[in-house]
Amino acid sequence: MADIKIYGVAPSTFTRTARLACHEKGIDYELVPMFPGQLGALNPFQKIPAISHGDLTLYESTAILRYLDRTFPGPMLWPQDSRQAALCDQWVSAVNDALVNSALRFLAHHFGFLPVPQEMADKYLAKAKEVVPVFDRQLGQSRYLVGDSMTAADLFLAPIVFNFPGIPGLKELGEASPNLARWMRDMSARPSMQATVPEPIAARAA
Ligand SMILES: N[C@@H](CCC(=O)N[C@@H](CS)C(=O)NCC(=O)O)C(=O)O
Repeated sequence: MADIKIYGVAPSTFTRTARLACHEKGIDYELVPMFPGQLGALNPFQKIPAISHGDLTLYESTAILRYLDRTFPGPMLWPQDSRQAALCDQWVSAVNDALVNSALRFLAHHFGFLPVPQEMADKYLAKAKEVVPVFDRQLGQSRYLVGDSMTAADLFLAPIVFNFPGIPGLKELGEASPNLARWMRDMSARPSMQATVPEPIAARAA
């Protein structure tokens, strides 16, 4: 039986982050298909993913990754050095705030997950055009978001950027970000990313 159950669905970027962490650390897990709103007591906020490990249930992806990192052996997702660890937290937060509230919201609009007026979607894309270059500049300075080794921050960023090529607006933004593109090629070559590629999602009808 798998050590960990992950409740969520493959196209969910946050669910993929939790799965990536398991693959990177070599943790056996089972993906239990569950859409937002179906989690019952697993997550009172009804978002995916949640996990269970024995009698522990957890939600919020950052807490999940921290728990996996501290509980299981395998490569550390947070650096040991306190400065590097703080930078990792900084970039995790930057993805979960700045990038989620721009590119990910635009992505959700594109796929019809987030019914918002067109002008709101336009604002998300405009914000993404400010935010994505910050990540691109950082990835021009180091191989990964924090130094030369992959960290949790990369595992939050990759599932979002993975979707850029299929979404007009984000596609052009990705193509104009050479460092982000180089990093995404590196990330895409990792077995963890290859093992978690979701089925393509159809865009909503115009
Ligand atoms: N802060 C949460 C965010 C999770 C999240 O937003 N998941 C999306 C799917 S990728 C979701 O469940 N959305 C449904 C909703 O917002 O109601 C985390 O870090 O796990």
